Order: sequence, then structure tokens, then C-alpha cells
Amino acid sequence: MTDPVRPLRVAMIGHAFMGAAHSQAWRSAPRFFDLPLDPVMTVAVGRDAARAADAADRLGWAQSSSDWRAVVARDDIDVVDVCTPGDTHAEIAIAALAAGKHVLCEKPLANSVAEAEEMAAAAASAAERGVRAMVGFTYRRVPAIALARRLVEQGRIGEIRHVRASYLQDWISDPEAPLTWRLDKEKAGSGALGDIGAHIIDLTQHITGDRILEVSAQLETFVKERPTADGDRGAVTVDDAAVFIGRFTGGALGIFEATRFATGRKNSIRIELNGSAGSLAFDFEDMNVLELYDASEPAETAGFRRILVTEPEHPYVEAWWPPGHGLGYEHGFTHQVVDLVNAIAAGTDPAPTFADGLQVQRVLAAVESSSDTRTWQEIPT
Ligand code: SOE
Repeated sequence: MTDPVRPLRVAMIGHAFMGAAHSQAWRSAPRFFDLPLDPVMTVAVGRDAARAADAADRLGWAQSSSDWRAVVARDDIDVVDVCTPGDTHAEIAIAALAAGKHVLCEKPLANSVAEAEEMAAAAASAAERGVRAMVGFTYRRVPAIALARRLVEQGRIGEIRHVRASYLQDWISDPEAPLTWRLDKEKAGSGALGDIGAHIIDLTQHITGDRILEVSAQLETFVKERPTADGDRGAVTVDDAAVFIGRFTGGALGIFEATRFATGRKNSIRIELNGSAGSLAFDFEDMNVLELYDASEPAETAGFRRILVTEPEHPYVEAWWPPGHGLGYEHGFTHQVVDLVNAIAAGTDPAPTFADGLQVQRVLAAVESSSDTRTWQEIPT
């Protein structure tokens, strides 16, 4: 007889969009992947008791609570999954790590470099006690992105010279769209920059294996005031769009664009890398495809090839459907849970670590100060 798989009891703080995506992941990971620990969806937490109870019911959590501090202190919780707005990440994650809980924290890691530094220090000292921390840059776990990383590591596109990345949405292009927490600097830290720009910073650094060294940036807030819930109008205190150029440690030039004003683009992440031996191109609107150009092919037949990333040989895919039956947005979250649970069981640090989250935070801060001062800014290490 094999030993029963030990439970891994999870508390999730926050139950809106990200909470729903994480719940789906905690539910499906053990059903499709052979995990060394068995995630138990123990308690969902929200500020309002009735709404938390309703969310717990709907999303599949055994209990609900409106007191995250009490939950984090419970002996029957092993993992704290932080799905709240950025202004509470540091407090919750640091308290959870101090209480000996493994932490998964939504991106961007924090609202400021100072908070992210404290979180990374807390994670480093928790790691010495066998406690793990991971930041949720989920798109790393889209199979086509994971394949891109693998191909770069194998040297398939050679030395990378150009990195071109954009993350385009349009959900506030209507000037009458309401003033939500994502448009409030106190709550969100920054706007398009931290919310979606953080993803392309992480993705390009992850795929290339290089760091961004310096940036020159411009931020813009196109609509300065919006309707509030009480029928009044309030100031938008974050950027609507961020554009910047940068240099990578490996010598590549980078060009980045993050906006919530790209009408018609709903969740478009495009990344193209041009290297000495070929190119790779990814577009989230066709997320099961990775394009590869191999510069060694004879000119007569050379050209970008569409790799349909649905084969069992591709990262994460074997656990899912037969070839050609693609995956969606939610699968990245499931793969994130799989990697976290495997790392906890193996006693290793799951990537991206809080130190990686801190490094992205430093790039975000450099982008903001470059835009403010109209100068190039280096990213401190
Ligand atoms: C909103 O812009 C948002 O939900 C981001 O916060 C997520 O990180 C991204 O995956 C989808 O868009």
C-alpha cells in the first residue's frame, strides 16, 4: 500500500476576480496532476462576512471568515494565498510567513519598493525555516511561454538582440467607466504599469533569462477624473498607460507598452524576441501557439512556423487533453499551484520568488521615476 498523500490546508484571502481564478486552480490541480500533497480548500476570507460566506460557497471553500489575522494564526492552515489589492499584500504576507505559513501572493508583489524589500527579507528568513513564498506571475505557466523559455535556454534563437513586449487592454477607454480601486494609487500602487506592465517585465526577463538594466519611460493618465460609486466624481491617481524602452543584461534592446486604452484589445499580451539564430513570437489572443523562425533554414522555405503547443512533450500539457485540444487563461493558475505544491513538498524555493517580485518592483519604480524626471534610470540590484 502506498502512503496516503498528506493534506496541504489552504486559506485564500480575497475572493474577487483573482480569488475566483485561484479557487479554480486549487480545485483542478489535484484532479489533473499527480501532486505530492493534497490541497484542501479550507477557508476563504473577505472583509464582509456575508459576501465571504457566499464566495466560499460558490468557489468551493469549506469555511469563510472576515478576519484574516485570526485565519493566518490558525494551526490548521499551511498555505496563505493572497488575492487582495496591493495595499494589503505586505501586511498579510509578512504576518503569514511569520506564522510559518507558505505564501502565494498576487502580483505585483507590493505597492512600493520599500514594502517589497520587507517582503523579500521576510521570505528569505522564512526559507531558512522551510517556509516557502511565491509571487503570482501566472503567465509564466502558459505552456507556449514555458516552451519559449525552454527554446531560449537551448540556444535555439541564439543571442537575443530585440525584445518587443506589449500588454494591451481597453476596459477604461470609456471616460465614464467608474473609478475602481485599480485607479487609486493608495490601493493599487500604480495603474497599467504595475497591473499589466509588471507581467511583461517578468515575462521578458523570465524568457530571456536576463535582467532589465536601465529604462527610459513615459507614463500618461488620459482621463483624470471619473464617476465614483456615490454619484460624485473623483481623481484618477494612477497611470492609464506606460511606454518605455530598456536594455537587458544580455545586450538586448527592449521596447515595452502597457495600456488600458487600446480599444478593441481585451487582454492582448504580445512578445517577440529576435536573436542571432532566429526569432520567437507569442500572442495571448492565440495562446496555444508559439511562432518560431529558425534562421538556419534555407531561404527558399524559411519562415515563421506556428507551433501548436498542445503536445504531451510541451510543458504542463501532458496532464490535460489530447493534442490539438487547447488550454485557456485559467490553466496558468492551475500550473502555478502545481509548481508551488511540488516546491513545498521538495523543500525548494518556488519561482518566481519574492526576490524576483522585488526586482520587478524596482523596474516599476525606475519606470515611474524615469517618466517623472525625463531621464534614464538604472535598476538597482
Ligand atoms: C486587470 O487588468 C487584470 O485582471 C490583471 O490584474 C491581471 O493580472 C491580468 O491577468 C488580467 O487583467
